[in-house]
Order: sequence, then C-alpha cells, then structure tokens
Amino acid sequence: MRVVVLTGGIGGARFLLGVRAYAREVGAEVTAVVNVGDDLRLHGLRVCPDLDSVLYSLGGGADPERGWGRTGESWTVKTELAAYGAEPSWFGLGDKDLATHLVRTTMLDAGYPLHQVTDALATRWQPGVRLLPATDDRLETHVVVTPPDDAGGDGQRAIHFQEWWIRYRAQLPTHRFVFVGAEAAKPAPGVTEAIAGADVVLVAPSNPVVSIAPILAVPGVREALAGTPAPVVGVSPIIGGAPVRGMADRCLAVVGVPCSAAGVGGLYGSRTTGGLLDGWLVAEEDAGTQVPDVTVRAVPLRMTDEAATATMVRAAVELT
Ligand code: GDP
Ligand code: FO1
Ligand code: CA
Repeated sequence: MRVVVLTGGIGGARFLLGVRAYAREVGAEVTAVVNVGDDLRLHGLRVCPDLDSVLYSLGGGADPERGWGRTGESWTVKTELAAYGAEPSWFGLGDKDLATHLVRTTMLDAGYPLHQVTDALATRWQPGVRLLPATDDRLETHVVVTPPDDAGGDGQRAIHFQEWWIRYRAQLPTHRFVFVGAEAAKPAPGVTEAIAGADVVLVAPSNPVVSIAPILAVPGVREALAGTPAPVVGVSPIIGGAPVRGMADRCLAVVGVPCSAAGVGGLYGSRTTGGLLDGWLVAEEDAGTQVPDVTVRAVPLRMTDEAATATMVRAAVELT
C-alpha cells in the first residue's frame, strides 16, 4: 500500500509520526510532500523550516516542546550575530540547526536541486518515510500587511511569512498571502507520480492557508490530486472552532474562512465539484459537521502520542 501525505511543519510532523506507525503496522510505504513556502534565506543560508521540522521529528532530533529546531540546542551563533547587530535577530537560529542550513546551502550552491539535498540530509536522519519538497523551485509565502510604522494606516507592504509569524506574531493588519514564484514552479520530481500511484492521499492537519495552500499552488499538483484513483482524505486542524496550536485562526481570518472543521472542509472542497476531498476527518467535538459531497467522520483527533495518531490515520484510510 502506498500512502502520500501533504504536510506542513510542526503539526504535519506529529501527524507523520502516526502515519509512519500505521505504515509499519500494515506494511505501507509513505511519501510526504512537504511545504516549502516557509523557506527563507538569512545570513546567506537557505532555511527550510517545514522540511526540517519533519526531518528532525521523524529522525528523533527535534525538540518535542518547541516543535521546531533541534533538541539540546544552543544559541551561541545567534547571540554573536546579535552582538554584531546582524539582522534578522528575531529568527531562532540554533547552533545545531545551523549545520543543516550550511550543508543544504553548500549543496544548493553546488547545483543540487532541493529534493536531492533533502535526500542527502535524510541519509543521516533516516526518517523512515520518503520526504519530497513540493517543488525544487523558489516558492516563498509573503504576507501583505499595513506596516507598524505606517502613519496613515492604509499603506500595504509585503513581508516574508517568517517575519509575520515570528517577529509580529501575526498581529499586524493583514490583507493577503502571496506565494511568490508559485506560477513558475514545477512539482519536484516524484511528486505527481507519487500522487498518481497512491492508494490513499492524506491531507495532514496542517495549517490550511500557509502549509497546504502553498503546496496546492504549484501548477500540476491540483491536477494530479484530481486525477489520482486514490481517495483523498483530509484531517481537520481545527477542533471546536480553534486551532490546536499556532495561529491558523489568524490565517483563516485573513482569507475569510470560518475557523471551524466545516470551514476548512469547505475551503478544501469536494473532489466531485473541483475541490480536493473525498473524505474529511473531524473531532468528536465537531460531530455533525457537514461538507457538501464529502464523506465526514468524527473520531478522536488529538495527536497525543503516535498510537493515537495512528488510530486517526487508520480511520482516515478506512473512511472511503
Ligand atoms: P507549522 O508549519 O509548524 O505551522 O505546522 P503545520 O502547518 O503542519 O500544522 C499546524 C497545525 O497543526 C495547527 O493549525 C494545529 O491546529 C494543528 N495541530 C497541532 N496539533 C494537532 C492535533 O493534535 N490534532 C489536530 N487535529 N491538529 C493539530
Ligand atoms: N518559530 C518561532 O515561532 N520562532 C522562531 O524563532 C523559529 C525559528 C525557527 C528556526 C528554524 C526552523 O526550522 C523553524 C523555526 N520556527 C520558529 C518555526 C517556523 O517559523 C515555522 O515555519 C512555523 O512553525 C510556522 O509554520
Ligand atoms: Ca510551517
């Protein structure tokens, strides 16, 4: 059995731990198609937050509390950079994490595409699932905001998603998200083939707006999802009208989608009407949720540990 998962970072990584556990139970292969919209260049290095969160979590090197970066991390270089006044100082650049960015940037500068860099990093971490960036091409999520120094309060400027998320904690007047480079991006080698050859495609309970949407924005991905014989089943990241963690509520408000299991299910839409989903898993708190032309099922949806998540994955696979 071949399982393909569309995923972001922290939430997606926890979900993938359960997918991997389920896959080991039933003898399935897993391919994760990972968001690259968070990626940014800083201090001359290419950083891939969602790929790294997934790689470290599955490889056993992630800090479980933070969800991003390495366990047992130190911040010496970050402190030294700040001493020089080197911006951005708001980004949490860990010393161990830095090695990943150095290796990745060296390989990218030598001409290796991101999917090959990801394979090389995975050789060390042995994640137990195949990790594919959604695209090897440049695709960056930028956020159009009214900047804090804007007197009239009616100006609009684009800042990088990470600055919006980390520096401003999404608290600026925010107008829209732009996936810079998306229209010229191509699915990374293997992405559309994995989707076409899947027995089931799972949409992780990731942030629908800044983790899943940038994957769908890569031309060819939506077409592959529409055309695959595999059922496409999503898992709601919203329980009882609120994200389990993070700021998906802020993101949904920007795009005018209700912060609910029904709202996100409706955003993804039914495959029969040009959308994404055949099935939609919601939490028991949201039992009775309706999404037109989508099979909805209410199950425990908190990823408290790998076994709980694996049970959720089984429910998703068996839904259609
Ligand atoms: P990010 O890239 O680090 O923001 O991580 P993702 O986008 O992959 O996932 C973030 C989402 O995971 C958030 O919107 C959370 O609501 C969701 N999430 C986190 N833990 C859980 C959980 O236990 N259950 C469910 N259903 N969603 C969760
Ligand atoms: N998230 C933060 O809230 N603060 C940080 O300082 C931070 C640093 C960081 C460094 C490397 C990395 O791979 C991820 C990092 N994240 C940080 C998480 C990152 O912003 C993710 O993109 C978010 O989880 C949103 O998707
Ligand atoms: Ca992310």
